[in-house]
Amino acid sequence: MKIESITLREIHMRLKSPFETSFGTVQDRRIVLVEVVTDGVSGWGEVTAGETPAYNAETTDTAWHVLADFVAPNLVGKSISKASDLPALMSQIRGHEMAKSGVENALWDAEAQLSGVPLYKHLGGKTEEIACGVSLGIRENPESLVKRVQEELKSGYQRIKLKIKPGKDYEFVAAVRKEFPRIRLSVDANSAYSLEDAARLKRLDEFDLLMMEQPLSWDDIYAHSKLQAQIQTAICLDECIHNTRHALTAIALKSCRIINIKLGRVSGHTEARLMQDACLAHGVPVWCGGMLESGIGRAHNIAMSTLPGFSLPGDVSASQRYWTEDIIEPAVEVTSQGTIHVPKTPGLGYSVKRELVEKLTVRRNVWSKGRAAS
Ligand code: OSB
Ligand code: MG
Repeated sequence: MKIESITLREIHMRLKSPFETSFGTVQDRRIVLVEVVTDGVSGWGEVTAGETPAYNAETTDTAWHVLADFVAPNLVGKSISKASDLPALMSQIRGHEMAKSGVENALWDAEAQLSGVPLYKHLGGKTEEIACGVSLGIRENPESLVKRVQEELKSGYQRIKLKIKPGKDYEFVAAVRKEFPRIRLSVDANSAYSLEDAARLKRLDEFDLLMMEQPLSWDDIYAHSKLQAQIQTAICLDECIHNTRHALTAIALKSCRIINIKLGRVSGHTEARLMQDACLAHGVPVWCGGMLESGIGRAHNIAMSTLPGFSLPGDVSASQRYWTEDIIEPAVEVTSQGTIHVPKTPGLGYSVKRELVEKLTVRRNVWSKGRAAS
């Protein structure tokens, strides 16, 4: 595959409603899209960095900088034999996983199209229907949270995840658990606690949670092993895990019993495949996390979720939960059983609404060698 051109676009999209986590609130998304043209085919990827470096170290602007100044100029004009060779070509760049993931995933989409197969099959996925859960932002009070949960359950979602932070935890989870004694329920703290909070976190054991996601520091795998030894609830690591080495470290230290895989955080499909495979070999269930993606990132998440290690419902939900109008068609829809049917056309399986993307674009840069890029 000859990389003929790489186009970066920053688009602005407004979420239907603000999303609050322990690290802040977001409504206006600034998303970097990557379009790679190879052998005459366009592949699309999404950079899942946030607007601020509060979830991890990357932001929309750091990703743009790394892609524009280091990745795109170095890759354009190169020939590679397969998409999974790309990480080696970017190995000089430390970190910046989300930036790199945008390009790598675009190439996976292109490669699947060139092979005439849907991306999920190209990745080695087996299922044609994936299980979906939702992630609910922090709310003003427990009553409004219970109402939200009710609505999501009505739509069919198979697992509810509640964002928590100190002061907005026990009472909120208690209220939801009381109203819905049997649902699959989990919490996500996004690194808002420390080991000194162990007793407080242990109180959540009484709610029979499926998991507690990333309670402690974003980079502290060891501290999570100390906490996991003190609580019954399974810890799931998110922020801490950037590659398969991290996953194996966490498993060896018994820092968690479940791992959330986000394509951006682990630098793309190549590493995500390796990680889910390693977790499967160790009997550690994984699931697909979300980063409030546009349809392009969402479509990649759907394809990844079909891999055999993904045995728990992911944070992959319908386009219309986030966006008035998504940038792909058809929009991602969820069945009344809380599942998504994986598309079977070549590549991502959804088409990019180019006109809409153009309308939402606030900056753009093209690198090309060979065929002229539009
Ligand atoms: O920790 O999973 C997280 C959104 C932004 C940053 C971090 C997280 C999240 C979510 C939302 O939980 C998941 C989604 O896209 O629905
Ligand atoms: Mg999380």
